[in-house]
Amino acid sequence: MERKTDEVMPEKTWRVVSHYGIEVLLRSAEGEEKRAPVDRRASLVVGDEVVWQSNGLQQRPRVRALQRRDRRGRIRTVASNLSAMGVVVAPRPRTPDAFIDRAIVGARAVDIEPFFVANKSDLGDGVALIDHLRGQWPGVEPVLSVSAVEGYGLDAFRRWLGNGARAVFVGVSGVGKSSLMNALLGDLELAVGEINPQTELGRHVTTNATLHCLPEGGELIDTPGFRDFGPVAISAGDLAAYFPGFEGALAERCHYRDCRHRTEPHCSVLEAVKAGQIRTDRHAAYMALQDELAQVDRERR
Ligand SMILES: Nc1nc2c(ncn2[C@@H]2O[C@H](COP(=O)(O)OP(=O)(O)OP(=O)(O)O)[C@@H](O)[C@H]2O)c(=O)[nH]1
Ligand SMILES: [Mg+2]
Repeated sequence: MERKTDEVMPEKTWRVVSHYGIEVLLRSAEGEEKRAPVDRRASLVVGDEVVWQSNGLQQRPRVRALQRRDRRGRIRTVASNLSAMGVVVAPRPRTPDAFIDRAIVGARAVDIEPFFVANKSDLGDGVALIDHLRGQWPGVEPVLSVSAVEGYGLDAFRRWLGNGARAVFVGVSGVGKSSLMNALLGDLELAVGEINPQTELGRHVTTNATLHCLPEGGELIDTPGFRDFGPVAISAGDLAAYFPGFEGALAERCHYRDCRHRTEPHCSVLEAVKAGQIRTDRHAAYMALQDELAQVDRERR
């Protein structure tokens, strides 16, 4: 059928799949790729959708962007248009529990589903790590046990991602995020680096985020390792709704609607702590993070 001349062609949408500072790599839904120059100050991140217009690239509205506050208090957008966030951990280097709490809270606050990827299962202490994850964050599912080096668990990972998720990997340097991407994709050659044998810390090998499509379905974003995951746009009063482990207790109502779950009478969270359903160290971690957010709230005023 002949197209009417006044019919408006839908604009083609491109996704940012890599960002090189002065240039981005874009990919269309059909798999076509092209590079485009961008202003250094342009705020595009991997995962963003753009359209070409006569005056340059125009960004489509961004949803479900994962953000973090770095140690200098600057807000960083990790990636956007996400459905899931895989927290990659390993027996070595260890990941601080506070990092994991902050990552989970940051994701849940913008409707991104967190899950765990326990890498390096070939190292002897993989089982202890999984027990720790399940004990500390029982509501975070799935916990996928994998080994990038031995190929263990990769099929289960592909099956899980194949439901159409766009997931970002986050984790401290050296846990094997890029190694996992390489193992899952076969033809990828992302740089990986040995961890320091003395400190057991990674060497910050990956320097920019990149998005990759898996042949079995789903998309995965590799990111540079970072340790600071200060929550963004979550007030101290909202924290409990996102804090991992409080879900069951919050299903019961507290006496006060604006209960902060610290010392208030008839508080469902404190009752769950007393009954042993929430561990005291988890409640202490909640209060520490709440103090930090209250400080940010005060500075913002
Ligand atoms: N034993 C073992 N070592 C692994 C595994 N996966 C990765 N490694 C090693 O861990 C080290 C760090 O791997 P990378 O993939 O560079 O880690 P990364 O998380 O991408 O690190 P950054 O890019 O610095 O954030 C390398 O020496 C890898 O060979 C694994 O499954 N088992
Ligand atoms: Mg890497």
